[in-house]
Amino acid sequence: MEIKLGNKKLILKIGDITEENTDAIVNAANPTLLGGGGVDGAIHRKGGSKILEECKKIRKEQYPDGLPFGEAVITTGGNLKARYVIHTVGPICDRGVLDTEKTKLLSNAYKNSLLLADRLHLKSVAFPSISTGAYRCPLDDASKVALKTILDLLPKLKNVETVIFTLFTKDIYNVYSKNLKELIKDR
Ligand code: AR6
Repeated sequence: MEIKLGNKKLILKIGDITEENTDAIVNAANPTLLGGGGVDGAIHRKGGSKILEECKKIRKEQYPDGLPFGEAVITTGGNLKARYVIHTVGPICDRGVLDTEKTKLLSNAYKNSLLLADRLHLKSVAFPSISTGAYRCPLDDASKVALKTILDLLPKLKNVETVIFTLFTKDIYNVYSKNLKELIKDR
């Protein structure tokens, strides 16, 4: 599914984000920035050791206590098709609930990733469905936050033209496309 927002584009697709050839792909990381499972593990495996080296440097120089929830940093894409990886950390939904505070952190993860891409003059960015795997946030609510944040911010940006949600399964894609249709109906 693809929608136009003025001269900008928002695309939903099913796929493996490590195969995207956008300027940047976004990693659903954890505060250590040292890798993990899920999409994080896949990105580090395919992207190679350069990404981890830069993550370690960022930890040492900028974030000795770890990357705070909702913040974003950028590294090389290493061996990936994407030139850069933007690492962000979404909230952990312990009891499977996306409360007000976690909604804000999730929105910030998308917002800060996209603002960083825009500051670096990147044109295309691919996102996974942040916090809806190991971090257990409810997919329906989290997808609405993700989509709303991008719909609000993308038209205001100078450089980013295309945002893609690269969703891992058909089920995840179906939830996102249902909610995107709802959200654009109200606009
Ligand atoms: N391409 C696109 N989406 C993917 C891929 C892929 N290759 N692999 C998994 N997903 P998760 P989180 C989807 O758990 O919930 C890690 O251990 C997956 O189906 O990767 O933010 C980190 O180190 C789900 O829809 O991220 C953290 O500790 C979505 O990506 C923690 O998990 C997010 O699932 C972060 O948890």
